[in-house]
Amino acid sequence: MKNVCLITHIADPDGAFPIILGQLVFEHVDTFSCEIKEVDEVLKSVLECHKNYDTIYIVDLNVSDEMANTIDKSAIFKEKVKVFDHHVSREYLNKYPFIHVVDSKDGRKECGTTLFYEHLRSTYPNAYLEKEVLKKMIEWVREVDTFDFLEEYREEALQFRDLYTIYGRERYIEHFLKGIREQETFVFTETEKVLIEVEQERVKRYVEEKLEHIKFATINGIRVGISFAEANRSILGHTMADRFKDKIDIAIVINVDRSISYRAEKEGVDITPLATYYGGGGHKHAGGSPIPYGLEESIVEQIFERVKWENGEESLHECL
Ligand SMILES: [Mn+2]
Repeated sequence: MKNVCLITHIADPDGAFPIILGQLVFEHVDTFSCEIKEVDEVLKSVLECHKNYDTIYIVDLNVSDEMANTIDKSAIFKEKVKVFDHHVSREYLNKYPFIHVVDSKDGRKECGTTLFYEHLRSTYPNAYLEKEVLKKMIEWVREVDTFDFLEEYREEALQFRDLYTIYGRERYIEHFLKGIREQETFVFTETEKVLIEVEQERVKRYVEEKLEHIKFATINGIRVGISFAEANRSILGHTMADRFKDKIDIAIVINVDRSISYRAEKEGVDITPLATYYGGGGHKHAGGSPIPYGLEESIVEQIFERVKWENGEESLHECL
């Protein structure tokens, strides 16, 4: 059976679900979770041990043009690496045969999970992949990730999304992997229903609190609202863009630890030029860019005097 490596991210269910799919299909999957800015580096070290793997998947993330070019020049790498991504700002990478960036198909928005699912389904037919319980979960992940809701699923899709926060990534993967293997249909348990209600109330409070402290500005003439938040950034951004639609065009949420999110709601507004200018990308109404190198240090230096930094970078990981 194949040995597979899967590189994806920790941000949301669209990064977690490919791991579930990989485990349903393959006997052995090594997973690496990273931020978009780390993909090249992680892939580089995975390629150093490429003999361990038959296929190296990258899902819901992408490589740089430079990295893609390196892969393209090697017959072995080109055969092993497969990228499934749905971020329009990376569509230009489709010039490489091993990169598949699809934003939508037949008027339906795609996400990393749906693209990877269709690939697995057609390449490695497997009874689990045909189960209704799995198909429903994948649809919910897609809707929440793309905001392309079918009205009949909307509420359940959002509740299912909340279970990701409630369970935490590891338990979510473990729990639903088991559920897909053992169950035919999906039902929210009574405990889950209560937990979801509590979680939704908590998120609502968090978002309202953040909305009270927005900074309004223009960036290169674009009217923006800026908030600092570490959690629930997508819903915060969408709510901000919607509530202040007369005042701003783009909602920006900064997580100093991780990345910057951009959200828009209005027709005719496209966040990708701004996100791309700052080294990121995404879709028309949702995207992100990395935190500038050294930001945390400069914040500390703004607050404190005579700061002396200790060096010592750790390597990301070693060959398994
Ligand atoms: Mn996604």
